[in-house]
Amino acid sequence: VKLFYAGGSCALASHIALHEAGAEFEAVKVDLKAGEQKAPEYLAVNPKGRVPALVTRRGTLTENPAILHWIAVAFPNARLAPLGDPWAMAQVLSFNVFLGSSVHPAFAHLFRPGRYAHGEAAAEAMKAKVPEQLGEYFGVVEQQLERGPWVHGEAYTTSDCYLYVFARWLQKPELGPERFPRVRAHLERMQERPAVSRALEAEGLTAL
Ligand SMILES: N[C@@H](CCC(=O)N[C@@H](CS)C(=O)NCC(=O)O)C(=O)O
Repeated sequence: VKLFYAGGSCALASHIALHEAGAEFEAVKVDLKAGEQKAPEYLAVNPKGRVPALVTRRGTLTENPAILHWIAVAFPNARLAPLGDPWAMAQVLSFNVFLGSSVHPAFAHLFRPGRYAHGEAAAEAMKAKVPEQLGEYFGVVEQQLERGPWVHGEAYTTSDCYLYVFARWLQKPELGPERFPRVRAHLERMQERPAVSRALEAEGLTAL
């Protein structure tokens, strides 16, 4: 298995999950700032020009929720999802798709406004709205964490790996992270896990 990632990007979720699973894998860095994701060599791996991409014996998998699902199912001993309980599995998927389809694009309006509109004025207008939109989304997450200690209660799942990425991104004063104390506590809980430390070290990141 080979994981294509960029330091601190959303691929960190899959990176953590692979460590949690005890998988043997190679991590290959893609330099997004240098534009390597748009180079023909990488587009041959993932025509979407994004990370993560996970190369397996069966082929290449993209999209965090799908990669996380595959890791959980392919490494059942790691118990990264409630395998065998269709309802609980769907809840894990539901949370992960929410992160991938709502939370992640909200941050993208801040980090990559050029993806959504042309011009500086449009970019500034979009950026200004981000804290409010994140407030709505992380409000839902904060409520979900009420049951704790993990996203789905007592059992640690891939949702925890994935939430960690966006909890890190949220830790900028201008985004108002203090509005979400349970998200902060979750981030700190995650940073006590050896798999998280290993993934952070491999990506050259520090705990926040
Ligand atoms: N829906 C994809 C999103 C992947 C994505 O947008 N990755 C970002 C890093 S967080 C990326 O590769 N950006 C490079 C670019 O936009 O050129 C997923 O969840 O895997």
